[in-house]
Amino acid sequence: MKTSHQSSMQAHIFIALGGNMGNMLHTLTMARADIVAHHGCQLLASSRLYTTAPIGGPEQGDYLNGVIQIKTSEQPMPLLQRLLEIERTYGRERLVHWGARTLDLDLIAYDDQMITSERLTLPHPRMHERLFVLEPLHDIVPHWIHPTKHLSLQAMRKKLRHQQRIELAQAQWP
Ligand code: A4P
Ligand code: MG
Repeated sequence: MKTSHQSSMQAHIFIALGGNMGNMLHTLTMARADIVAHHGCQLLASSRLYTTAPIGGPEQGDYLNGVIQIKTSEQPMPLLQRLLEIERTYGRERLVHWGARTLDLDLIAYDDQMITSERLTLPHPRMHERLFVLEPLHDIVPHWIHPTKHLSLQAMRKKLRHQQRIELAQAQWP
């Protein structure tokens, strides 16, 4: 899962990738490559990939979800802008809130930064109630603590384990 040497000065920047339309494995892999292709951006780790039941929105197909950890010199807002551009590259249509999409990129956490604005909230405001984020995050940083809720991944996952369906899709990215 770890893709490079992990030092003690590790950046805690996590991005959740998801999609439930088209060739999801291909899209997530291409998006991951695009994210780290930016100057000064480095991929530190990738979670396993999961098939997950859709949360919220209209009736729709299962998602493929994963989380990556990166290190970057970009500030949170420019990074978010770039993620939204990458989403657009893969043709996501935002016709229905929480509806089916080819690619959804969410900035989960940026070190311990806390931001609340219309365009960016950090940590991601719904991450703690979503097994499709917590489970892959646990693959990378099992001892991570939510910086504002002060809850362990273990505690957050426990609450949801019997409510949200999640299955391992594959251990390795292509
Ligand atoms: N925004 C604010 N904070 C953030 C952040 N930390 N990361 C703003 C990313 N975006 C953030 O998002 C709307 C706006 O949120 C962005 O323009 C950005 O400025 P969006 O991606 O346009 O809309 P959305 O994704 O349809 O809505 P939302 O509320 O962001 O949905 P989520 O929370 O992203 O959830 N079920 C499964 N199993 N797997 C999934 O991946 N994903 C969703 C979408 C729903 N159900 C799912 C999954
Ligand atoms: Mg989103």
